[in-house]
Amino acid sequence: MTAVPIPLSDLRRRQPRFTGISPGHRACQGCGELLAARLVTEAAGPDVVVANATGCLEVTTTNWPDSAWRVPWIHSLFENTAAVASGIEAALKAQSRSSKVLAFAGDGGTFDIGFQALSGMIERGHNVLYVCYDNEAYMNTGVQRSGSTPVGAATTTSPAGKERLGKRHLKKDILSIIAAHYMPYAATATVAYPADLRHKVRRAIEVEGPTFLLVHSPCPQGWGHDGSRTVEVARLGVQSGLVPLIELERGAVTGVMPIREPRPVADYLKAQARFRHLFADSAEAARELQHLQALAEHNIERYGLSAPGPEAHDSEGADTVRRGGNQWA
Ligand SMILES: Cc1ncc(C[n+]2csc(CCOP(=O)(O)OP(=O)(O)O)c2C)c(N)n1
Ligand code: SF4
Ligand SMILES: [Mg+2]
Repeated sequence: MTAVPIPLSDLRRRQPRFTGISPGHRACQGCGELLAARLVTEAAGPDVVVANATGCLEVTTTNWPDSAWRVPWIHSLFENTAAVASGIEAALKAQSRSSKVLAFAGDGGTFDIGFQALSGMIERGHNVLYVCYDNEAYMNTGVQRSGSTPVGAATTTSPAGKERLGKRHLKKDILSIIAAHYMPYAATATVAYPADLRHKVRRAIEVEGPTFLLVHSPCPQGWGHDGSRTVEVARLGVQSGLVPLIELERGAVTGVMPIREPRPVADYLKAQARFRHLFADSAEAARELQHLQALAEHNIERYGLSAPGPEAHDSEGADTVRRGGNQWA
């Protein structure tokens, strides 16, 4: 039998132990964003070019004269990461080179400031995987609320006090907006399920065209939990229904991670100081808790997340990382 030759670029992408970010960066202990970026670059392999918006990921990995990056990497502004990535992709195409272009940005750089460039990149059909590291606030400048911050969360610009209980506005449903572009592939993922995350990155890399990945990435500093509990907090987000893990092809939902036993949203919220005020003994706090529970139940219903029985790839399945005990069991 004649062996089918594997293209060199594919061979490079299949390297199992490659990591695009080296240890020695300056992120906080237990930073979900850095863990997510490590998992994403591990799955994407070395044959990539990264355009990175400003934010914690960039600032903690590129303190001159050092760099933690092991792949070609370029700084971009908050507002134009997707435009920079589009330009790199066009240039590589003109040179007949096959390296995959990755665009990395936080939620501030994606939901709010860089959205126009992202929408244009998708609409023009650039062959770029755009990854949003979603820690639900502008963390690098001191925890300001973004369009991704959940309702009820306290940040420095949505404080909890007499006038209000944290953020008054709903988290923007970015995936529905992305879905409206009818692009080849988009998905949500989290650092709590690394195999699921890697699988989604590999799928996106294989697609010729624009792809989008939203990675829920807890921030111990801004969320107010111990760094050792990052993965556990992320798991509770999924298990409560507040963070649905789904896949979309051409705008339609084609895959979900089922939830075997939905946890009360309160379990997820209690683990984070940014929601502490919601457990005060007041009617307003109780109402806000009910509101968040209703949002989670809406997700479970909307995406059909309830598992009929144990499944290998449900939220209690094999693809789990358990660290830091389980004080909320
Ligand atoms: C146009 C512009 N406005 C503001 C800033 C200042 N700034 C730098 S990083 C950052 C926060 C980034 O938030 P996000 O995109 O969510 O990334 P995170 O730091 O949370 O990872 C801000 C406001 C900037 N660099 N450029
Ligand atoms: S502030 Fe949050 S996102 Fe930034 S490095 Fe620290 S843990 Fe990571
Ligand atoms: Mg952020």
